[in-house]
Amino acid sequence: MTDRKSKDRFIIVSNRLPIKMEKEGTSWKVSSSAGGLVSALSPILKDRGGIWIGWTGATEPVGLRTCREILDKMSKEIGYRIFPVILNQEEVSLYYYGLSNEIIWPLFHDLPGLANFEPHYWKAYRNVNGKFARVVARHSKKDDLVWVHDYQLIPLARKLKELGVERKCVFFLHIPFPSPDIFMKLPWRYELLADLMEYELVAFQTAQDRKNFLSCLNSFSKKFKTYGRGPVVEVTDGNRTFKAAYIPISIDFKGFTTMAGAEKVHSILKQYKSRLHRKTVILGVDRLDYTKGIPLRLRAFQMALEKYPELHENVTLVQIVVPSREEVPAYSELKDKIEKLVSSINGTFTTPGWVPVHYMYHSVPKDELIALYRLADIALVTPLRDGMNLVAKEYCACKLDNDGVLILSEFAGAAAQMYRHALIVNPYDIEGVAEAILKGVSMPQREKKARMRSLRKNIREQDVFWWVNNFLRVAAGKTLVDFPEKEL
Ligand code: GDG
Repeated sequence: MTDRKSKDRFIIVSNRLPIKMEKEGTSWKVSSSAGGLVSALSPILKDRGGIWIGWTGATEPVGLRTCREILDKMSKEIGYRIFPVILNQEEVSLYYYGLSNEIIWPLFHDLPGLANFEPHYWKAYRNVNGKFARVVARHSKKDDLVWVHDYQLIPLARKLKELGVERKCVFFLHIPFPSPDIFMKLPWRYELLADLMEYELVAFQTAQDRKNFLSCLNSFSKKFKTYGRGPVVEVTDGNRTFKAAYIPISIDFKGFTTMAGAEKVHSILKQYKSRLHRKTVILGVDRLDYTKGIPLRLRAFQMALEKYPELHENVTLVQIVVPSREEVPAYSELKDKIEKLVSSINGTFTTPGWVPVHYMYHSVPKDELIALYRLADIALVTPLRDGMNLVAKEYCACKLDNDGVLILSEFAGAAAQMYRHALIVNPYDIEGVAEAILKGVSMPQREKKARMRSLRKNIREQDVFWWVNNFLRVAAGKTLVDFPEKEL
C-alpha cells in the first residue's frame, strides 16, 4: 500500500464501502462488492493511496471495535484503508431506501412518477449525513482533499461546516442531474441546491447534466453568474464561488483488456462457445433497476423474433440481472415483470436445442463476465436513463478482436462519448430497438470492426485514470489534460 504524506492524501466518501459485511450465525462474512463506483475507484486507491469512508452494508448491530478489527484486516487485503460509518436499521431504511432510493434516484432519472415523497425521509437523510461528517472529521486532516461521491451524500460538505470542521470538499455526481421541470418537484429543492453550493467543485458525468444543474441554480436565484466556457466553469452569486464541471467517468481499460486476454477467460470462453453452438449472442448486464429498461429491452427482443424469423435458432439473448434493493417494492415488482416476459418469450419461441433467452438472476464472477463480454456479438445497453453506464465501456474494452456491436441508449451518459460509433437507440422505441438488433446481427464485418476500433480508442484514451487525473486537476485549480477538443 502506498503511504502518502497526509498533505497529499485524499479521502473518498461514498454511501457504501467497497466491501460488504453480512452476519452469518454469530460471525461476520466480509466480501468485496460489485458496482460502478468500486470498479472505478479501487485501482486508483491502490495506485495512489488514500482512505475510503462509508457504510459497511450491515444493518445488524455491530460494535465499532469489532467492525474496525474486521475492516483493518480487509484493508490489508484490498490495499488501502477503509473506515466504517455504522448505521442502524431505521437509518438505513429512511436515509438509504427512503430519501436516496425512493426519492432522489427516480427523480434524477426522470421518473418522478415512481418517487415516494415521504416527508420524514428528509430529516433522516440530513442526520445520517451528519453522522458521515463526524467520521470524516475524525479520520481526516486539514490539508486532505475530501472527495464525496453521489446523491446519498449531497449535504455532507455543509454538515462538516456545521461541525466547525474546515476541509476542502469536492463532489462527483454519478447519476444524471434532471432538468428544472423535474428537479423543482422535489420538496427540498432549494436546500439540496444550497448543499451542492458548499463544495468547491461539483462535477457531473455529461455536459447535459451540468447544464441542467446550472438551469436549476438560475431558477433558484437570478444572481448566479457563470464565468468561462467548456468542461469547467466558475459559478458565483457574489458571495461564494465554486466550480461546476463535467468529466465522464470510465473504466480501467488496460485492466479489462489484460483480463480478457488471460488464459482463464479463454478457457471459460471456449466452454461457452461449445455450449451455445455458434449462435449469435446478444448480452445484457444490469443491476435489477427500473432505470435500466430491462422489460422494454425484452419486448424489443421479442418483437425482433416476431418480425424477423431469420433470427430464430440463430440468436440468443443472455441477460444477467444482478439482485439489488429488493427491499424496495418497485424492485421486487420489476423482478416479477422481467421473469414473466422471459418466460413468455421462451414459451413462445423455444425449439429443441434453442432457448432464446438465457436469464440469470445472480451476479457472475468477474472472469465469467469478461468471457461473456468476449463471447457476445452484440451488447444491448438500453437504460431509460443512466449517469454513464460502465457496462457499455467494459464490453468494448474486452472486444480484443474489434468483433462486436454496441447497441446503446441515447439516454445513457455514455452516449455523449460513444454516439458516433455505437448503434444509438431510443429505449422506449421498441420497434427501433428491434431494428437495431437486426442491423447489429447483419452488420458487415468491416463496418463492425471499424466502429469497435473507434469505440475502443476513445475508451483507451479516456479511461478511469484519465477521469481521476482530470477530476483532481480541476480540484487543484489546474487545467484539464487530453480532453477532446470537440466538447462531449
Ligand atoms: C452508478 C451509475 C455510472 C454488473 N454485473 C456484474 C458485475 N457488474 C459490474 C459491471 C460494472 C458495474 O457492475 C455496473 O456499472 P454501471 O455503470 O452500469 O452502474 P451502477 O453500478 O448503477 O453505477 C452509473 C456508475 O455509477 C459510475 O459512475 O456509470 O450510471 O448509476 O462495472 O462490471 N460485476 C461482476 N459480476 C456481475 O454479474 N463481477
